[in-house]
Amino acid sequence: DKVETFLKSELKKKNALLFVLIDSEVSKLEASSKLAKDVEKIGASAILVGGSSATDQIEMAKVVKGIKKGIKIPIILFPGNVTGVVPEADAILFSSLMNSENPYFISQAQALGAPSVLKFGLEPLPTAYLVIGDGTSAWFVGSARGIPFEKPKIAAAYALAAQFLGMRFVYLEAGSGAKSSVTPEMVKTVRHTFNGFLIVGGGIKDVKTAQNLVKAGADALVIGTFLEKGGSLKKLQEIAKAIQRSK
Ligand code: 1GP
Repeated sequence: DKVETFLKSELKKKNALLFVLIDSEVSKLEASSKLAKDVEKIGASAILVGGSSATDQIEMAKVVKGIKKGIKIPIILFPGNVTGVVPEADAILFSSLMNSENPYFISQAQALGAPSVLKFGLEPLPTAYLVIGDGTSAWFVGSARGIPFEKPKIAAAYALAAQFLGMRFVYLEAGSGAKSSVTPEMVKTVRHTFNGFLIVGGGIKDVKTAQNLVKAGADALVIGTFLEKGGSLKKLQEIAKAIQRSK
């Protein structure tokens, strides 16, 4: 449980953590390794590799291997399917898309992927992946029945169920490139019932939004599209500083 322990120790020092998502199908190898090094410098605590549209396992394996050489922070796989399980990463968000309408994404993909997780020595981080809203790739690909943005109690009920099922991570996902992030109110309501590690992502691209999500109780924010679309590292650093502000 090296990575989980690391994340917890980071959380003792920082108010909240920044995870940067690298989609191996968007950013190619060289760009990815440079990006990973850069974001480590400005204080990211982990690199997530994956995404619901990343299906090229060979490319992903290359990206993970390439990134790993240059950084000390953990690489955590963020799989959208069994193709997201590749060697040489440190851990994996071993996720169940709890609000999917398709049992494949709740438990079957997990069963198909688990032997590889073991074989590759990846640390599984048991995660309830909850898709909020609709119209995004995660929503469509995962056949999710998106939890409405304005129904925080439903998200909290899922998070509580996740906790009762023994999951130590909850990921509130508005979807990559979402027009708006999950609301602080939803984060607050989930925080109230869920004791574990709370990850929030999708559509986060400014300091104010990030700060509000952290104030509401997020432990880690995931940022991907902002950088893919050429957002500056300077601005990302401002976001990192604002959310980490030492305890
Ligand atoms: C998507 O939550 C992550 O799975 C990150 O979202 O790409 O909108 O930053 P963005």
